[in-house]
Amino acid sequence: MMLFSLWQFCLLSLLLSYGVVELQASHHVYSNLQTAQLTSTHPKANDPYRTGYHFQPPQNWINDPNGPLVYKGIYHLFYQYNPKGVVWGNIVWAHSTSTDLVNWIPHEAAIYPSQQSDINGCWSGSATILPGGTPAMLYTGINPQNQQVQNLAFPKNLSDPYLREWVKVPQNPLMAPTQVNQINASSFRDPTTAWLGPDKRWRLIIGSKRDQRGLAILYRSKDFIHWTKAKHPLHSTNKNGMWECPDFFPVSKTSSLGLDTSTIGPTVKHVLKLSLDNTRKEYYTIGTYNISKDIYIPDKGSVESDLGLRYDYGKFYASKTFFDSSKNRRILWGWINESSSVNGDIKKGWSGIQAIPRTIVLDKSGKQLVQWPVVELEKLRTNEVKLPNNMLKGGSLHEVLGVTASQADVEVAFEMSDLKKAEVLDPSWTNAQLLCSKKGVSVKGSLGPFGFFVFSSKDLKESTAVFYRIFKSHRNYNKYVVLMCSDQSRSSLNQDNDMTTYGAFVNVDPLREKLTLRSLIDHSIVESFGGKGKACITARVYPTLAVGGDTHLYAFNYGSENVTISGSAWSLKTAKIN
Ligand code: DQQ
Repeated sequence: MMLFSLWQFCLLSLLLSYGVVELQASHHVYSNLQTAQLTSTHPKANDPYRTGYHFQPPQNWINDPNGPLVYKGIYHLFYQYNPKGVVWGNIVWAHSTSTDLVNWIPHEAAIYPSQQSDINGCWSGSATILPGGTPAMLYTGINPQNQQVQNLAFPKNLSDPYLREWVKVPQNPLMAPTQVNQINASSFRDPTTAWLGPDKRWRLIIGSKRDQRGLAILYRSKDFIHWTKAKHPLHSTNKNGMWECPDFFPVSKTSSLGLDTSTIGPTVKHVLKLSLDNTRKEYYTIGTYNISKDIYIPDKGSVESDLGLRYDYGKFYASKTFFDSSKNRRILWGWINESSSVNGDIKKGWSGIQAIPRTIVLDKSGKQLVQWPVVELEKLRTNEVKLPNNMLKGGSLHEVLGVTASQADVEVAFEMSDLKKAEVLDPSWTNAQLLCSKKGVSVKGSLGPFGFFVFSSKDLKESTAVFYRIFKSHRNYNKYVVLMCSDQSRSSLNQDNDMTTYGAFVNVDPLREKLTLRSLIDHSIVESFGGKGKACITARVYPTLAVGGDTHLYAFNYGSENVTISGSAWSLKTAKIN
């Protein structure tokens, strides 16, 4: 024990003498697997889990979407990528482009370790379109001391719409932890898109923490090269740990069009999204940005905790939005991390995908955001199967025939004839995810569970259930609470997978509006949009029986009360991706 402590002491002194800090990136580090070369060719022709229309490279590990932008009519997606293995490591910015956000072509890595300020890694960052249209890319570099610093790169050739080559500015790093600024050198990363104030100064925030206080450190600059740290953060919250991949942007109170990141004014609210390293969950708040004081104040009740709002209540992390000036919309990208084991990833030869890009707008209530898959995805729809006003009797199950159940898009509305029969919500049931686990699909109720079994084997031995339950509020029996669940507990006979059940309350009044559900089903992912996009749940599943042509899709109602369903299901064509 003594010996060990002495050894530890020596190592620490050695590290300190070189000023090297511990590398912290929130991802598991499997040093032995980081450069494991894959033995067979990838993608494997018979891999049942590779997606047909979600973004993924042919092989290897991917994580955060980086610097999404549109330039000369071409969409660019950069992303964290390990060129050498299926676990996190050797991180570079891989790069693909698209003209429609559906089909993608790959390019060489755009940003990779090449100078002192990023020699140990090129981590996440964001694009800013400068006046005149030049994209500027700010990203976190890991220096030889493993400190996190912020760097800038510009396209080498602005007449290349594919922006294939990037040049790093000689002044890098532009922002770095020092003894004076007291920034935590292992928790200082992921610069946002910058915004320009009326005083002609640029601003951006960088994720950080002090002890367990999450911080959005604010910097300002007149020329985009020289950045000064502001005395106070844009926002901070006690006790929720490191804030990764912050995103800060305006949304319109009066229109569903997206806004450039520098927009301010009376018709605008601001959104701050944080990815919490401690829990791997993202939260967003809606609030007011006071530009004269340079602080952001979330609206009352808008909090970064389980009592607050999430873009997605399933797997969805390190997300980032960008303003699509070609179509005046704001688009959200998110990394969908794995539910398969590392061994499973080695077998597949890949890990991680990106969610379908979603347009994001402020709901009419002003109290939450609403998301919807980009409209371009609909061009993949084929072989529509209509579900015309069918009665789903209490206890019934109907197979949806005529669609490719492993690669489909389902969009329906449910109507209930008698809401009064809904069960009363126990006031202690405040956590939707726990409630969905407690009342999984096999627990029968009165109004619900009803919804879809996706990725089902014929005999339902394997199935993922996406469904609703409706409760009466215990405070007022004329008010209803809508619970949306994605129950993965029977999704696979292979118990190595994470089969956590997810849940969300959906802010819909079933007395006044139809309750809608859209699910994008793609081999090993189901992205579900409840209440026209008010609540989203994404799940990764790895069935063993319900694969390829053996996948079935069922509509069901296991509640005692009848429900009417109407809508359509489509097979989706395969997109050309990388
Ligand atoms: N992933 C990046 C970091 C970021 C984290 C490293 C979030 O920049 O904080 O790959 O997933």
